[in-house]
Amino acid sequence: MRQKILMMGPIPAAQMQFLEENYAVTRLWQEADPEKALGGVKDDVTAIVSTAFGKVSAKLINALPNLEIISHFGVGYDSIDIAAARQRGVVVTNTPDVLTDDTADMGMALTLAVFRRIVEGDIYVRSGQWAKKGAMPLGRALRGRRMGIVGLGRIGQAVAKRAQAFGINVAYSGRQKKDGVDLPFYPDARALAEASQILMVCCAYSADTHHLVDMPVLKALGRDGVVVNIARGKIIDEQALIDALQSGLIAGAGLDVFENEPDVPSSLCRLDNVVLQPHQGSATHETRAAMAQLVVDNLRMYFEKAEVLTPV
Ligand code: 8YV
Repeated sequence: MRQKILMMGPIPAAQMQFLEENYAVTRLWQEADPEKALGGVKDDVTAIVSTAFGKVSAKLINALPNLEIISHFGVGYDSIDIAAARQRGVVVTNTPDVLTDDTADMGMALTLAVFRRIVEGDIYVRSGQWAKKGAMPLGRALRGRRMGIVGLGRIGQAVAKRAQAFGINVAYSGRQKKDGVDLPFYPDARALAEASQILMVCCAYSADTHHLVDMPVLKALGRDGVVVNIARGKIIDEQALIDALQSGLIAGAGLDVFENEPDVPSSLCRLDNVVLQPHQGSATHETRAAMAQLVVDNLRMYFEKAEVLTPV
């Protein structure tokens, strides 16, 4: 009998086709009545393919008596109740490394967009204001600025490399100082913000990092400061960020992620000192294909050899 896979969201077409051809797939996110669809397959499901946008709760895990593996399409797996999976002995895999460069590129793209007013400039040209009003207000230079990276993991380190190539001075904060990293370390986000003009959020989301960037951190960053978030929306207290942006307590923000995706507060959308993206860090054809291939390879290896490539 073919293994039964419960899919929480889409993956690219080629790998989706592979799954459809080799396994019995339920596309839960497309079901009109997901509860009913789940009821029909729950005793047979041995694997879940999850994405950042469909919660894999303890309730779901425990409703699937034969679940063996969760193969997650993404590096951040905060949408999965890991404790519940571990308790049941369910293997969990994710897709690290393959998305590092694109996500770091997004961090730099947002930084450049805010400092050089790229989105405003685009609107200025398209709306005919250039011809009517002449030159647009000036932007700010990146070289010589101080960037504080919150979380110097794989993606944080890739951002650091890029930022240094732009002549930016980099420091970082995290749970602990990294061996072999020759960058200034600050034990907490507030001290890092105090020493920075760009606060680049790259850490994983967990109970420990929930609202790590709060009003005191934003105050410490100060009125020339810019926050960039390529990690998870809930790491920043979004209301505090909106207040800080509205009141001029900080200068701007570049945000790829939000607290309640895909809902973004209209007060944030109305601000012209922010650049917003719809969670696009890993969103290139190349990277999404590599991520999906890793999802498939983890499943295949698990079912064929009881091994996986990238366990969490
Ligand atoms: C999403 C991400 O996984 O890797 C992560 O942690 O947030 C993204 O790459 C992607 O949008 C698909 O769900």
